[in-house]
Amino acid sequence: MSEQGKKLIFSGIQPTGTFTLGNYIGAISNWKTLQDEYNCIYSVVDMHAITVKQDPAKLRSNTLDAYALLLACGIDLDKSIVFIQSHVKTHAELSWVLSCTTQFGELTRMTQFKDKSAKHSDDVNAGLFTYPVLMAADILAYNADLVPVGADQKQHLELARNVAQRFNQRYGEFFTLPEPYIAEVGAKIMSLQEPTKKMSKSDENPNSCILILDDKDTIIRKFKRAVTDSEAEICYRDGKDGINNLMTIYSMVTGKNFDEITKEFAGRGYGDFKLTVGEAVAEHLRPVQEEFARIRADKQYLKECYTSNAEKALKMSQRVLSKVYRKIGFVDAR
Ligand code: ATP
Ligand code: LTN
Repeated sequence: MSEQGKKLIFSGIQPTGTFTLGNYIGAISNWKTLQDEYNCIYSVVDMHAITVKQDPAKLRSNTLDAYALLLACGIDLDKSIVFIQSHVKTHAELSWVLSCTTQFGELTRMTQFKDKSAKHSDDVNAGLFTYPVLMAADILAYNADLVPVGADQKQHLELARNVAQRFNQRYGEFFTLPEPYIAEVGAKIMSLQEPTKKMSKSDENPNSCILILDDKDTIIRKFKRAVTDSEAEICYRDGKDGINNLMTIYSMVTGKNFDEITKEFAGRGYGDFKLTVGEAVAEHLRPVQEEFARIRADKQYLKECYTSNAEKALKMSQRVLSKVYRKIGFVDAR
């Protein structure tokens, strides 16, 4: 709980490429809505990104892009704190402490580790394995109450709760147990090419995901190629993964519910539907893209934002870390 009695929210996003429509719908649009009711802290988690190989110059520009994109998507620095993870050293420090209350066995059960180590089999590094501990540190460094994420992060959040609980048992009640905040609709936007797999920014097939900086023609082309089924009925039903996904996307960008969408497209074909979804998405993203171009071009403004916000985050997390150090028996430095 924060000082003003409002609940505290923490979430993070990796600068591993331009955000996808999945990131936007599953995470960032909730981040934006939550700002009015909660104290929110959001981070561009560059330290998480290096658990898979990154080109240094690209990582630097992706990180600035990600920061500017969050602002362009409506994260408001008058309401929220937004910082770059590597600027706030307490995350790495707390991560070490928490790694000593995390069990090897529980890390081996993480499905993201299994997926990513299979995908990057030439570089199964220790950071990829301990990634969830750093994520727990991100959250616990602020004693966050709620963590808005897509469905794929649920397991990591359960681990964060277990680690916090174990710490509390060992050293006395201290950490708040963070709750996941996973929206009912849109928590898992699927790949346009393999609609049983989540849309991911690191997918090698560019047609599988809509990037939020894609231009209108690209967006429409990708939707036209989206994999659907051999029926001709636009309705939300088990087994119609491709259509269900397109309906979810259309619903999220227009505010229409599934019944309304089914009525709107009764008797119309998939081609027509895909084109309408593409146009609606492009229209929805247009203001975000314009705002991004404006913010990203102003390097001085960006720098002022991320430095001042990192200072705020450092101050808050340092208070937590100092208490943790005292609890575990480290001698005060001053
Ligand atoms: P990567 O492909 O590099 O693993 P990612 O696209 O999965 O990245 P992250 O930075 O790991 O994105 O995730 C940022 C946030 O977006 C997380 O809260 C995650 O749950 C959410 N998210 C990612 N993909 C989707 C998706 N397809 N649908 C809904 N939410 C998603
Ligand atoms: N692991 C998350 C990104 C992430 C995060 C966090 C999310 C890192 N630290 C703290 C919520 C809270 C991912 O891969 N999407």
